[in-house]
Amino acid sequence: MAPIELNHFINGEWIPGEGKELVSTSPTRPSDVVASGHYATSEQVEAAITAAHEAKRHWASQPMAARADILTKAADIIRSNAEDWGRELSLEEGKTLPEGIGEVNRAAAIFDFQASEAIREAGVIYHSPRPGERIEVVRTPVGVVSMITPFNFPIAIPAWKAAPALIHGNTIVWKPAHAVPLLAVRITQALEQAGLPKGVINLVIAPSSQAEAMLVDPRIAAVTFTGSTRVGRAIASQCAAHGIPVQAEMGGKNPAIVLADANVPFAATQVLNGAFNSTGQKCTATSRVVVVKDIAEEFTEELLAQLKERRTGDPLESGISMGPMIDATSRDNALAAVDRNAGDQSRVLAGGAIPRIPGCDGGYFLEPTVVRIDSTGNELWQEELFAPVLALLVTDNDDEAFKAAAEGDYGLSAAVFTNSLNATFDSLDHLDVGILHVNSETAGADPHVPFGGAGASGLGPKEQGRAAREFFTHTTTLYLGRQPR
Ligand code: UN1
Repeated sequence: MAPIELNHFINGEWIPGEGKELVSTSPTRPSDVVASGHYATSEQVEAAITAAHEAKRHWASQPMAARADILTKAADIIRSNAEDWGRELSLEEGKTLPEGIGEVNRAAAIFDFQASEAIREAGVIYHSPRPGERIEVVRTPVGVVSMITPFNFPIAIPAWKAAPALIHGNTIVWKPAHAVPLLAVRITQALEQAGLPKGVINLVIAPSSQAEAMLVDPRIAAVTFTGSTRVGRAIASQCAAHGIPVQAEMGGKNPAIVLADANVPFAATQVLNGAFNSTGQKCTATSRVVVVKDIAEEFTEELLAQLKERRTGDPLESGISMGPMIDATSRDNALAAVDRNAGDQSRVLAGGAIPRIPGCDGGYFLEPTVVRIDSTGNELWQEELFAPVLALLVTDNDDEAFKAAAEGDYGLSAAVFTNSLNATFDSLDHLDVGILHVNSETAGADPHVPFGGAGASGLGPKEQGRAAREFFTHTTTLYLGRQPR
């Protein structure tokens, strides 16, 4: 396949970058170039902000139904390209083809949901304590939104930020992760074809050094970010100094808790899905599992037996359950963390090495890895690796299991496997998380429900569902009085 040409979308025009060369390669076969072009410069980022600023008044003045119509059309376009764009996603990012296609369809569902939901109501009317008056609280767009998105969900995360931002009347300057520029181009093309007016979305594929204006320019009203806690907090502090609010969806170290009454084969499957789907590169991935000692041996055997059935390889081939990581540095860092913290090699129950995948020379593969650890002080229990690495800990009882699961700074998601109602309530009491799964894996999100975490995992209002509008609108309290006749 000839590489696709990458351009930026500024004020309704596709224009070439004026910065350094930009080459998007496949993590499966790094010599395969997927798309290429040039990065945007800081002047081009400025131009994108100007375009978004100039477009905001007109876009905000459109009836909700007109904006919804464009989003619905974009959803149709995205859905009709699910196979092709899913393939491109898998090629560029490295997740399996079914995951790639599923993600494109998820993006379409998000656009559909936000388009239909926002039309439901425009605000709230309150009783006034004074005669002849009513009080309305109406929702107003915030203005120009900077959107900064990660590599691991190249279309779903941009969709769940862009759809609510746009439907509520905001305009966007978007900087996607440089590893996945092609999918960013695709979603922008869908919005363009759907009839989004010029300047309403602006795509700039730029290095952070050229995009600082997206965090400090006085015309920026808000910044929505997904990525690491380190970067999210750095962005938040920079924006705070300029009075710009930030919504940041950041890291996770999500535990699964397997209690003595768990259905062991089912829990093992869910834990493996949570740990190794998307190559473990998601903030919701299960990166640690705690199992109570009564069933620890049975669970561990079952987990390892099921893991043997899963194949790592070219994500575009059928029957493959895990593709490569995004780049060599991330893979090598994960491997080094395993070596550093496993202690004795017998503690590496599975994986811990780079597999040889025929036909995928130089691909950034890492075997799905399970490490048995002894203490919650272990780095593998505390630090997010963003890799297919699962730490396994055994505790004497439920109480210790909950305590171990509650350790650490993150609070995105957790899973508990049990039939006990009491244990379910206990998990709610013990775990300060944004998402709690009882008898399902830690990963996953739905277009219509709130998504986001506590502690080091999240800053600002939740994403998705109705919650999404909290960040992309502010309220105006309107006192409507009558003049004396
Ligand atoms: C999912 O679990 O399906 O960056 C979504 C991430 C999350 C998305 C997870 N924001 O991994």
